[in-house]
Amino acid sequence: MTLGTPVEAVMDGREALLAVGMNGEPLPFRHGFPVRMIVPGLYGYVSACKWLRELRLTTFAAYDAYWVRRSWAQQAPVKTQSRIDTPRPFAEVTAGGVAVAGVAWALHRGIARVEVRVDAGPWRDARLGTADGDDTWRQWVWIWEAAPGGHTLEVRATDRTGAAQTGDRTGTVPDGATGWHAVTVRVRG
Ligand SMILES: Nc1nc2c(c(=O)[nH]1)N[C@H]1C(S)=C(S)[C@@H](COP(=O)(O)O)O[C@H]1N2
Ligand SMILES: [Mo]
Repeated sequence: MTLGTPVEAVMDGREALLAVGMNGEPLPFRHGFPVRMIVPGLYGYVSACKWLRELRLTTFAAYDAYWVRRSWAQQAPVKTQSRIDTPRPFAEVTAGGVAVAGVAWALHRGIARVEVRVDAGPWRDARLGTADGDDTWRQWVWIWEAAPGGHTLEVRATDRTGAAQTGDRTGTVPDGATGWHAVTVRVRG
């Protein structure tokens, strides 16, 4: 396994780590014991080598990256994304105030805004949780006055550069999926 990380990302002052612990304990084996890399803002296959053995200063052209040979982009910053964690897909909820909530991330840029809409109606601002910095996920919540019937909830995030998460849907290859997360639920009267 080889993976390539841009030197600029490691050196620009963000909290790039060689991690030996997690949650106050030695790094679990499946997360890379005894030592792994973690560079905020880049997908795992360009930044998070587990069971680290060797670091080599080279160029993107001059090394053989496992996933790049398998159609993935050579460099891949994490895209601005958001997701609905509650209610769950196809959940049954009771009419009235329903907390719609989840997380959003725009690693190293920061989340400026999260919006939710119901049945492709107007976007409504969600309330954001406290930011723990720009390199962590941001919790959000929006209270929905749910009317009986079937409804589809969608979420989108905007990062602090002003760029909104695109609604265009793409798959994960070559450099991360895009699109808005949607959850369909049933509201009991
Ligand atoms: N040695 C090694 N490191 C690796 C990988 C791998 O296959 N081998 N996968 C990478 C990818 S794509 C991800 S998403 C993370 C997943 O590990 P985590 O859940 O501990 O972050 O490990 C990264 N580091
Ligand atoms: Mo990954």
